[in-house]
Amino acid sequence: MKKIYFVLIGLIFIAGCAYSDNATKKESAPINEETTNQGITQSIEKPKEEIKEFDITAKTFEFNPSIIRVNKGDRVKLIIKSTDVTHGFEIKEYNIRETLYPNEPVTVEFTADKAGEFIFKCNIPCGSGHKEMNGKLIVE
Ligand SMILES: [Cu+2]
Repeated sequence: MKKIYFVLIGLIFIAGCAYSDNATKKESAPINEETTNQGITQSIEKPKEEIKEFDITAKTFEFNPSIIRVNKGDRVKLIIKSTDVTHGFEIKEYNIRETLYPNEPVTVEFTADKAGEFIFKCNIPCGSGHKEMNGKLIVE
């Protein structure tokens, strides 16, 4: 009879261990998921778009600076001001078209989601050098 008791106690013990093992795993699983979720959330938030701000002056017949360099994915803020006559500011590929009235700064904001080199130019006839009035947006 004692042997049977030992076997029974042994079985209960083993079963109990197995059960508590499962229970532990079930309890710890959600914690792992949370950790994973946090990890994913952090990695989504990590590449925060940087806002790159540029003050651009437009005057006959140039933009200054004439080269703007940003990284792909950057949020770009251009504050463009004509210091003489009415000019325009256009970046075709980014659908940007603005009129720059003298001494009235215009703010343009966009996300540089296309890589490459894009010409920006004056699109309002402003005189003899109008066609050469351009610059370059470089998105790397
Ligand atoms: Cu012009």
